[in-house]
Amino acid sequence: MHFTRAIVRPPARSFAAGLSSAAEGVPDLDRALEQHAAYVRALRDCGLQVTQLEADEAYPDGTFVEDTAIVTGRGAVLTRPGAPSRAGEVRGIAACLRNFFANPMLIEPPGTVDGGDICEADGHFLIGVSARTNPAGAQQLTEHLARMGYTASVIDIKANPALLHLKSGIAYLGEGAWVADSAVEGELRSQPAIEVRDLMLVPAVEAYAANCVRVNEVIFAAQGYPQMRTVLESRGYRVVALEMSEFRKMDGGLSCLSLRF
Ligand code: CIR
Repeated sequence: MHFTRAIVRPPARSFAAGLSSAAEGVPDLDRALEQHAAYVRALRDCGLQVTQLEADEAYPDGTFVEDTAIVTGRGAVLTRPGAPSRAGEVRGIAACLRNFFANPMLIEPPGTVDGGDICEADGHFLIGVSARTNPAGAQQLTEHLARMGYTASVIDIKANPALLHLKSGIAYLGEGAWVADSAVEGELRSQPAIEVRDLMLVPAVEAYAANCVRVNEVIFAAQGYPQMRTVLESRGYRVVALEMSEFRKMDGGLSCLSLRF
């Protein structure tokens, strides 16, 4: 999919109070803001028009905008994030998305969905059932996607606590090429609707680098994961390496910092 727009939200002053299981210390807000600004510049360099929402102190995890909506070429779905502290983040995203999509669909209770659990591959959506996305949410999302003419299937990642979201462990790069953590490789290969032409297995020591994103002609990848970078470059991809250290401390990856469409 060719992207022309992105929505982002810089980290708020309350950023360090967000949810985290990473024992990597307290994030430095100034550094996080610099890293976020570099991310926005990289999106603009790819030709995207970037809408920046205002940081909101009430939502320390609000910079991870990807979790609040599923945006497709045919419509948008506002999620109901699985972490109660993040529920209110959807309101601001909804107001912004309505500028681009007439009637975003909704995930209703008891369903919960985090956008980080959703991975699109050429019109088929993999939905991770996780500690954040529950089966009811996955079912509702499947129905919404079907109304837009898309197919979906579920991958249960609850047995892999190292993966916060499905996209913590896989990325689709287009043309049948996947990046995957060994924990989800088998599940991915067993999906009848998915064609795996090339699977780049993420080295265990670089597991965080599984969360990379194709943005038009380039791959955004986390800086500091040389093995993964070499693998990507060996396939001919142009890699834009972005420093993510402060977001990693809060369990966040590259994909979650933007909604792209
Ligand atoms: C959270 O636990 O919800 C945030 N601290 C991190 C969310 C990261 N989102 C993502 O990878 N899609």
